[in-house]
Amino acid sequence: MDNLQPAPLRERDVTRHIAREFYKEFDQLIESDVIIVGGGPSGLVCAHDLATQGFRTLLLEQSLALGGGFWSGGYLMNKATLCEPAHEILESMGVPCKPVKDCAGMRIVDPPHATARLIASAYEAGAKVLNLTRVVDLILRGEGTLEGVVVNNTTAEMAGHDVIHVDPIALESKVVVDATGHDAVVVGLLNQRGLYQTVPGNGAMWVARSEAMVVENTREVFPNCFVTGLAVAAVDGSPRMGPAFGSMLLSGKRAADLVRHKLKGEWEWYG
Ligand code: 48F
Repeated sequence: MDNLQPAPLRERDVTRHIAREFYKEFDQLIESDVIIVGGGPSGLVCAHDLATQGFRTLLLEQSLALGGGFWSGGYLMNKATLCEPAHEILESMGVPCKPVKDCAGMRIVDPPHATARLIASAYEAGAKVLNLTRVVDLILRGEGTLEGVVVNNTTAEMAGHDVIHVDPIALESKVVVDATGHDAVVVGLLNQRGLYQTVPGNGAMWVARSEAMVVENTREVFPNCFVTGLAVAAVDGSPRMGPAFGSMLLSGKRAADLVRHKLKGEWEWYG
């Protein structure tokens, strides 16, 4: 019976092994093929697809939890809509997407289930994640060659520099994907450095247009900088869509496809 007792746990070992594992992995994350900023639905699908293809993929999220705006279906109702064929992405991950009888092409999902599976699938594909990590600036060399991002711990950033002054650190990558939703943070930083036009933010809601426009306009907006998800609408000033998530997933997939071509040297930036 005594043999079935677990080995005595030492506090110092708990601390030591957390620290060891974290810093061992962190060392690998300083240089990636692609950094995806924002762990909402578009960023998670993009991370999943790129990691599946063997690219060193790092997802940065300022919050503690991944998932962005996909945990709820809007107005705190935990049902959300998806347009076909985006449901195929979730169904391939085991998430039921219920057809809506009187609304052709629409599916209903449980957002917590869908979000949990998107997160798990990104991890299972091999994507690495740093949460509580806020992108605050970019690495730009020469005339403006984007070579990564500058990050800080979110809690230090939230306290404000006059309360806690902690210098940020830099993480390098060949490509950066802006998946920060409404804020389009990466493109906004390019604008602050005089390298991109003003980010107008989303236009008013018009779901029939916005869903298609987000997917179509998922693109490389600046050499080595791609934009996906709601950030596309923010950069273009195109309409918002509310709790309709199909284009977020399809845009994440398209962004991964474009990044794959870029990383394989199949095209140069064409402006
Ligand atoms: O907002 P979010 O879910 O973006 P998305 O993937 O999907 C949008 C939908 O959720 C919804 C919608 C359309 O149906 O209207 O809003 O385009 O996820 C964006 C993530 O980026 C994080 C933020 O916390 C969120 O989880 N983020 C924002 N700024 C930063 C950041 C930053 N500076 N550094 C790191 N993460």
